Amino acid sequence: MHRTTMAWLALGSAAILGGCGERTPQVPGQQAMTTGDVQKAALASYVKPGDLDEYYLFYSGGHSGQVFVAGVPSMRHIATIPVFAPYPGTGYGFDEATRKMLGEFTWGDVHHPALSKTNGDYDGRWLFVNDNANNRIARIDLRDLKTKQILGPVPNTMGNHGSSMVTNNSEYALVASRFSVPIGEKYVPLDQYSTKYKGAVTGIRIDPNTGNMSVGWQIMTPPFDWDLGATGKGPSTEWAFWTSYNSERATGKLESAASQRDKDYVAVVNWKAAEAATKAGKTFTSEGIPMIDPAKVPGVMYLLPCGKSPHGVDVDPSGQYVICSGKLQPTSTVFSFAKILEAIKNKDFEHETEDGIHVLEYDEIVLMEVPVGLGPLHTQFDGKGYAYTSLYVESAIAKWKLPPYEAGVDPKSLVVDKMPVQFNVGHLVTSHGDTEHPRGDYLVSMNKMSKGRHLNVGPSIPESSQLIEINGQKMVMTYEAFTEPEPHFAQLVHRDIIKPIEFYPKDESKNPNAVWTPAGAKVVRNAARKTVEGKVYAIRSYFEPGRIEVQEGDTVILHITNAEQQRDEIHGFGLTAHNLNAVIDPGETKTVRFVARTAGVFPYYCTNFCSALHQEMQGYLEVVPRGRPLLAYNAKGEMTWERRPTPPVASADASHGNGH
Ligand code: RUQ
Ligand code: CUA
Repeated sequence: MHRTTMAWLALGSAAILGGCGERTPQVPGQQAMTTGDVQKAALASYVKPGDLDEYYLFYSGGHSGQVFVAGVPSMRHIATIPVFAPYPGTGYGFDEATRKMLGEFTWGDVHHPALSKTNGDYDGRWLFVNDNANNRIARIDLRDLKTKQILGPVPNTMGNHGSSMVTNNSEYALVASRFSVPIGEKYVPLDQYSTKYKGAVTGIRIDPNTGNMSVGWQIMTPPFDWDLGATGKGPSTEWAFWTSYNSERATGKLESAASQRDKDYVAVVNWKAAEAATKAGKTFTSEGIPMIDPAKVPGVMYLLPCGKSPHGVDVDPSGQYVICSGKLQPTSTVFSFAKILEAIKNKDFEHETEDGIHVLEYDEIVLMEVPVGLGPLHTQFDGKGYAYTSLYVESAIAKWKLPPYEAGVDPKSLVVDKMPVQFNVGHLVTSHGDTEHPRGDYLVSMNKMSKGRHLNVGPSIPESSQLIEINGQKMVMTYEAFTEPEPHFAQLVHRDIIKPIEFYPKDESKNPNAVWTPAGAKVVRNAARKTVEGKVYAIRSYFEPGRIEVQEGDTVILHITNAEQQRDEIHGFGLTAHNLNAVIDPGETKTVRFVARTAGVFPYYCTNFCSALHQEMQGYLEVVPRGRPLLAYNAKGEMTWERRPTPPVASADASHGNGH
């Protein structure tokens, strides 16, 4: 292992395990608080029952494939939004629409959620999240907090890590590949990695009205491992930035081989220029995608050197400064965007890579190397002139001053505060931290280890998230919460920005299979095709029909409408012994499909507690053995049964009571 790496890792574990250094307090989390401080902190995070939190925290669930929603400052978990993995709690992945959306995959690795923006501020419309594992990107609609689209796998891209970075007016969600693969050929032996393997930066176009994503263009890059990205703001709006590691182009023993060089690169990409080059046809095609070779299209991509294996890159709220942190170097480097433009204009290039990409002269563009501490990863902002950088090795958050700086300023003096966290912080997020107008009140530290700061739950323990107030000069830790694996990044957005609906209005339903009265329910069997298709009506507290007859071997398609028009009146459709649970929100219609393989009688029932008569909300699927006649169908193949009368007003059901 590289000497310096070793030293830092050793230092880090001493601080973590020993817990006796100056910086890490003996009893983790107790930052020498007086009783008064403790009371203040308790009140600061206390949201009394019935009161609302001020912020939504949308945080990635890592390899659980989900997104979690919590309230801030209480840190209470409010909801789970399944994205890349089935989730029976909301029936996600069981109905046809979501099953198709998931495709062959039953997991994903969510790293970086990004809210849609208008004029550089969160607009509360969509949340985009990446899948590092299967090269996909998903869109969650914030109208109902549900996943509406999964795009991908994105061609020519392996390991969609540097994503999803949303531009200032949500023109694009930008994506960069973590792993490089041969481009133009399916297979090239790994020993030709440094020349034949390529990475890619992808512009995923976002439809301004619907949010629908499509692949716009790609830029072919050298085979570096692109890590984290950031989009520009203000003067840098048309640009985006990605850190890389492994500019050594190594393929084995990366833990040392990829840390040989003193500096790796940050990609500086002009996405507007990439868009224009695509329109002008300056592309070649790979896997059906127009691809730009930046060596042949000047102005699209440059590289700037940044200290040792940089991880995070972030753009300050003014868009003037690009901050990049080398995880194997105890500084955060501040680049001036104006100087980057100058250097490009003046052709101040240090050299050109063997792939023909210009590397900017470091000294021409760097403003400051701020000695923030050990293992700096990610940076967020408060909108009051300060940056906050997570220190993985040191297990702390550093608060430091952004430019402008006075000439000759002591870099050490720029670090104005430090807060120990428990432990090994990865990402951190501040309120509206990725916008041009951060709110500067809260910061959440997302720590990779919690090392037993909770009731013992065995060897696999949750991650910890710590809430820190950043209103004053000094940071104050007020609360600690725990989550399922594994939060990476998050978005912290004021509750006024998010305006979800309460139910799906009947008038807006466009589903041709929706039924709004018991009279509308219908089951038809096509004997020749051995298919039964039904429209099922669900309301407190029954399914119509309450009995469905099919033949063994039939394919069964059921469209189930929850006819409620009241918030929280949810019905489930669980079919025993068939691995099936649809959960249907008020006013929603969902389609399920299965093959009735086994003869027998299989009860179906409502899986979501909906009323005092919820238990009674059940029915029977009769699967008649092959060769035995079906009894419920008329000559036209329509199932007949004794229907319930149409209720006068669905929601005026006295049985609701306190059944919830
Ligand atoms: S990464 S802990 Cu996947 Cu966002 Cu930095
Ligand atoms: Cu419907 Cu329980």
